[in-house]
Amino acid sequence: MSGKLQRISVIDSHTEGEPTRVVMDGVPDIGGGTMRERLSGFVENADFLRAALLGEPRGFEAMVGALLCDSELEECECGVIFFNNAGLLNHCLHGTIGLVKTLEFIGQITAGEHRIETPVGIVTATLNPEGSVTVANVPSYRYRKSVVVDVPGWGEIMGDIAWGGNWFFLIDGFGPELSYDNISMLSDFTLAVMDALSSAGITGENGGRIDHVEVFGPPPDDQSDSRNFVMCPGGQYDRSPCGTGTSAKLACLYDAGKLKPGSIWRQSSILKTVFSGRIEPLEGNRVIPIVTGRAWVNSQSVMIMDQDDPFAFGIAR
Ligand code: PYC
Repeated sequence: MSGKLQRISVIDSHTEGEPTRVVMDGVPDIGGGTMRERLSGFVENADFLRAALLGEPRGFEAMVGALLCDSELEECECGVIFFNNAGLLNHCLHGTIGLVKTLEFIGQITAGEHRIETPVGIVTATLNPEGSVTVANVPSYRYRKSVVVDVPGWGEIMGDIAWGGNWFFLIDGFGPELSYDNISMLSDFTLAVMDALSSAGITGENGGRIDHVEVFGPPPDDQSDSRNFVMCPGGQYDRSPCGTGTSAKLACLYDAGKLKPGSIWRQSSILKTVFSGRIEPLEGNRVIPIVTGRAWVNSQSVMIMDQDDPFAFGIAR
């Protein structure tokens, strides 16, 4: 071997098809404070992880990274900062499920309730005895309903804007048919919607960027109530039903009077994998979404950055 080597340990999993790469150690100091406060330290000192760990030649663009952190909050098992090919994510629920299974894999936790600090708040994750994970998410709500945006090449598209830990534009009844064969067309459509929202200055509350677009269609079978296709920032679609997207959907259904406390909503992904969800009502139209899914650890590795390797930190785009 040549040159100076930097090593970073990771554990990979997938949650209902969507990959998560948890960064265990080997990362520069990003400072202390809340997870929200540490985001600037991540951008300054650890942003290279995105290309190095998620990009080629080591990773692939659909991977979501999760930097495991200590939390300064007494009640929290740990903290986590999520990132993808395009930048930092506010939150990621499939990644939270993957993180919980990773902590179980390394022997840090067993079945039961565990609080995890994310940049948008504390979530309570329950590792269930049979292996699934249930996450009580951050408060979620529908912000605006029936918003119309003119999408070049697609015409006027109507959707709701909702918060589920990320900002979503939720579309039902417009766009290509939801089938696996249509992924390329669904990607074009949802990316065009995202661009059109941004050009029209349509945002979440307080100017929050809508960086996820979610399209709904009929369930593919009797295992779910609906199928979705979710486009994430960075141009990759979610292989899982998207946990923050399912949370946004649950909030919209509740606000529309279509989901009562105690009822279960089963959300299928484009791959036909399913998250099941329910809500606990808060004040007004806010809810705590409670989402259950499965994840499997599928790799544990040490990434090696050799200073003589021209692509040690990924192939710059
Ligand atoms: O499951 O919340 C989620 C998520 C966000 C982006 C990718 N997955």
